[in-house]
Amino acid sequence: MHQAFIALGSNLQNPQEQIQFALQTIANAPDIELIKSSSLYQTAPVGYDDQPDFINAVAEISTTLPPLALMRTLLKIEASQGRERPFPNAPRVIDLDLLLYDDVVMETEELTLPHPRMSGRGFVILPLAEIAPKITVGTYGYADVLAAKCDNQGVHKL
Ligand code: PH2
Ligand code: MG
Ligand code: MG
Repeated sequence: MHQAFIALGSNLQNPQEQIQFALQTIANAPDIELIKSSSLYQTAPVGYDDQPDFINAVAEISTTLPPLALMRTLLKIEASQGRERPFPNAPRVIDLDLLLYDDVVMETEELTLPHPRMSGRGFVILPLAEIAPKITVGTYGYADVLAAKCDNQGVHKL
């Protein structure tokens, strides 16, 4: 079994329900066991400002799937909830990003691990630190130490 962490985000069509629905789908997936999920967080948009606040969360899973198969499973779950990609950082019904997979470090066109933009993003690091404070984020160190540097980003636990 492998340990992985997934970031969930939504800011369209009842975001809280979209996140809960995705968590249920992940929990019901045949090759995935949902171990833990964080609280929901209301977060200010990063990267493209002219859109509603997001709801974000992080989940810990256990899986037999290798990284790419896991990522493709997440993309299928996004598609099943009607995810569209009109432009980078656009509003979305659901985004499921693979953050960490064991201690795997990889960089391919399809998948980079750890997730390349996670270390400075409060909307990822604060929920991650809630459920796994001593998880190591690549070369960046512990989640709880990173979280302490992520204040003032408009991230509020619900
Ligand atoms: N996701 C992005 C870009 N910006 N901002 C917030 N608050 N939450 C997100 O999930 C998010 C974002 C790219 O996927
Ligand atoms: Mg994302
Ligand atoms: Mg994504």
